[in-house]
Amino acid sequence: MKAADFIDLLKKNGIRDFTGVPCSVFKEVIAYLEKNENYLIASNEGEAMGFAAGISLANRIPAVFMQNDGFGNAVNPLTSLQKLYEFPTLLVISWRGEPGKKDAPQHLWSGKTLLDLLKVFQVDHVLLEPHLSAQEAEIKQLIDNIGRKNSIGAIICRKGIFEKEKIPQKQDEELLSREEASAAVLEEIADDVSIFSTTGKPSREIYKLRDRNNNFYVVGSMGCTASIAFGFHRSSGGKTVVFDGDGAVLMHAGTLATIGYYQPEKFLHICLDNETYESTGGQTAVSAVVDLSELARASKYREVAQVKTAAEIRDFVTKWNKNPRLSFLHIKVKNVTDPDLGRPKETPLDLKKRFMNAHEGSS
Ligand SMILES: Cc1ncc(C[n+]2csc(CCOP(=O)(O)OP(=O)(O)O)c2C)c(N)n1
Repeated sequence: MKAADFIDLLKKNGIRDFTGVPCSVFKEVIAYLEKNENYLIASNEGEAMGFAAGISLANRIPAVFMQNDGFGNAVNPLTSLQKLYEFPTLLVISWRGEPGKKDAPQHLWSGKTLLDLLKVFQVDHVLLEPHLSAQEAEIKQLIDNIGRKNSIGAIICRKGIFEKEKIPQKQDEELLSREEASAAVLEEIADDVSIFSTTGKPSREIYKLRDRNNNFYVVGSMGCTASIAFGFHRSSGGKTVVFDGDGAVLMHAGTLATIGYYQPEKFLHICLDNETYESTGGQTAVSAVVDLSELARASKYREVAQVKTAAEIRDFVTKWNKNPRLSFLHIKVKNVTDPDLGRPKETPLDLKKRFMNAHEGSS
């Protein structure tokens, strides 16, 4: 199915306001929405539900796009906002980890619980089929019901449902790639430093560049890498480095403030900022406008720099090695990845055990 045809069908049924957080399943759809429609970029799915409630207050039915992993972030507003105030809302949810289909391990749980969760929250749903014409009536009925009953309904989109299209990406050729930037940091990091890396391709690149026993790859729970690292650091006290993404930092930006409040020593927070959600198809993130290093400075990180070159990166990390104060290294990078980038061959559980064994007795 073409992304444009799907959006046209929603518009035919009166949906004109779109918001959400990307999933790679929606790569073509969100590219289309960003270019042609009234699409509000959200930093997390809960925030998207907030936007949606505001749109409903203006007497319109919003469509909220999210990955099923992000449905959890939406549940609090879903129950205590949308349900409470009876705001009519259409959710468009990707179904990663669908039982019986091959997918990355972090989607397994949300994949197998999605339909049960919708039932628990009394959200009617339609499973999108490849031929839209056969489903027009069903989708019309779903949206009519949402409007009539002031309820919540969902369209569930399987992996591969939308036709692949070539999406042009804006690029600042002067910048390093995210992988080159990570390589420059890793060159300066000593063997005993614990490394935490964020959801999506950044972790896959760290794995490729320098897999080590004391690396912890946060493959799911987008936005939680810095809080996981800080929780570990509080209990272990060792030197800790976080490789974060701009989208992930924004998803739970409160973590910057919390870390700043506690002022940990020996903590280096790196943000690889490509101004997009690169791992899911390069959709715009609001970091294109918001300066994350200023956010870190305001959150009382002690050393903060925004850099672009490998020499600047190495210089900052070398200084941190000698004087490991609470630091934030904001690296502006290009919006590209190696198309053949692999995934860890070990399971997340094995990688967790390996990390814990590496630190046994060190706290
Ligand atoms: C709660 C949640 N919402 C959405 C996703 C889908 N997702 C995985 S990686 C990613 C993009 C991450 O962007 P960023 O942190 O900026 O890193 P980049 O890929 O751009 O380097 C998204 C949206 C997810 N895994 N979890």
